[in-house]
Amino acid sequence: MLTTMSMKNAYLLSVLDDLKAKSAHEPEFLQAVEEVLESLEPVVEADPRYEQQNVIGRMVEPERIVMFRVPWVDDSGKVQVNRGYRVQFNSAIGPYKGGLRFHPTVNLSVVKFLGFEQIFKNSLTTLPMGGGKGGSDFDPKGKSDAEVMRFCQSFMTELQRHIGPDTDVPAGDIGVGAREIGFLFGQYKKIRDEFTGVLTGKGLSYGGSLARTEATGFGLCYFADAQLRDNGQSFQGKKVVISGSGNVAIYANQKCTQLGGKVIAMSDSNGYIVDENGINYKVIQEIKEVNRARIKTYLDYVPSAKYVEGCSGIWTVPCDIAMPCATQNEIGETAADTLIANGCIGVFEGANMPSTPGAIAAYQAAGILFAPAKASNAGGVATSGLEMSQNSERLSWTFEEVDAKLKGIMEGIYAACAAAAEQYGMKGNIQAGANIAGFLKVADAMLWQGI
Ligand code: NDP
Ligand code: 2IT
Repeated sequence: MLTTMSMKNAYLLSVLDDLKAKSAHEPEFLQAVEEVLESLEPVVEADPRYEQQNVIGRMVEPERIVMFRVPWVDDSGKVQVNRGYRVQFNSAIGPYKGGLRFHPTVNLSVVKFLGFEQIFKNSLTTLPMGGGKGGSDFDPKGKSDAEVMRFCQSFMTELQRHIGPDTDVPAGDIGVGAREIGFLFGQYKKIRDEFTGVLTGKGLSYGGSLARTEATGFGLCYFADAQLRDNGQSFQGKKVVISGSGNVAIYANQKCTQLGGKVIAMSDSNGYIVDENGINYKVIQEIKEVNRARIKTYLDYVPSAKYVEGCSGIWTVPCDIAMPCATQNEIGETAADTLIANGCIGVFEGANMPSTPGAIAAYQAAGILFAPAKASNAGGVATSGLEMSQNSERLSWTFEEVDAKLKGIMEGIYAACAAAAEQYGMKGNIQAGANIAGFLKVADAMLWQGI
């Protein structure tokens, strides 16, 4: 899974070796850490304080991890048990902030990789948010609303003692959308007897922010647009392939279509659809958000489209722009090679860590554009930060106000990544720039605060 080591700095290598020995069974977490540490080599060499104060060694160790039993009763009266997690990774620049993922593949390694990435992503937003992530191996798919509610109530019965509007503010991620956030918020309020902004992604009637639903997908396209323009390109007339058909994918489709692109393929975990006439996001919205159905049913709306069973083949559909918006490691080296051979000019990540190290190496070797997730998908958490501000002020901003702030934040993140890459001698390497720019603010705060 891991790449051959190109890192030479003895301090970084010792931190990584130590972590590999301690976390040998956490491959996703090690992958995420190694990717960041490789970029930090010139930074650590330029400033001895990071080694003297062992900033990196501290950063790779979560401040706190909570793991708990989540018992609930299914509709047949049987008692089910799932495992719950919250990783409170780093609070140097603000309260822990990050989503909750409900999916059968959730384990400690997955939650730790997501929490680690979140530290740098949240720092890039420029808003005061630390890094955290949580979730459960519970699968909301195929469950009734009542089962999902009982699960969420049980999950929050334990989680509530570890979170708070100034301590840790969870939100959604895979399998956690408006329905789940509503049930979680209701239970928190009942137990704690307080109405606060303890969660983001809330419904508009009880403290949610306009444009939070759209934010990750819109933000991804604002970032991609900035990167394309900086390289003399645009979305205009481009064929776009978006994997996934959830929250991020749907609104990435809407915004990139508005910007002149044509989305010709989308997927779910069962398979993918191809529609050369362009996929209308409203159809996917109805299939996924209203009907909670499979993407295959797109053929009921557009019979001329094609459906292919199995999701990984989506990267064989020739496109100019690829936007992975489903899950981690969904583009491997072979898929990356196929994209490049088919003339793809850029990969813009909506999902967290969707490209394997081998895929990233292939993008770099081919010289195509690459937007790393922790920068390009930061629009979701940035807008969560804006939701927190509105909750504290007890005000709500208009859609236009939030959207304009989101656009400004994403353009600012692109500029910060590009500037950091150039400053450390890696002009154009937005991946390294994101890691460095995200790191510097957190590291500075840690140095000021002592151990
Ligand atoms: P949703 O649950 O709304 O949608 C997830 C989509 O990805 C579904 O189409 C799902 O298919 C597919 N998918 C999930 N897991 C797998 C898998 N193991 N294999 C194949 N397909 C899979 O989640 P989101 O849209 O919110 O999240 C998508 C990605 O974006 C995740 O990586 C998440 O961490 C990241 N992200 C989300 C943010 C947000 O604000 N929501 C913010 C930043 C990043 P199916 O329905 O068949 O399971
Ligand atoms: O990965 C992510 O940034 C998210 N799932 C959103 C987190 C948030 O707190 O809004």
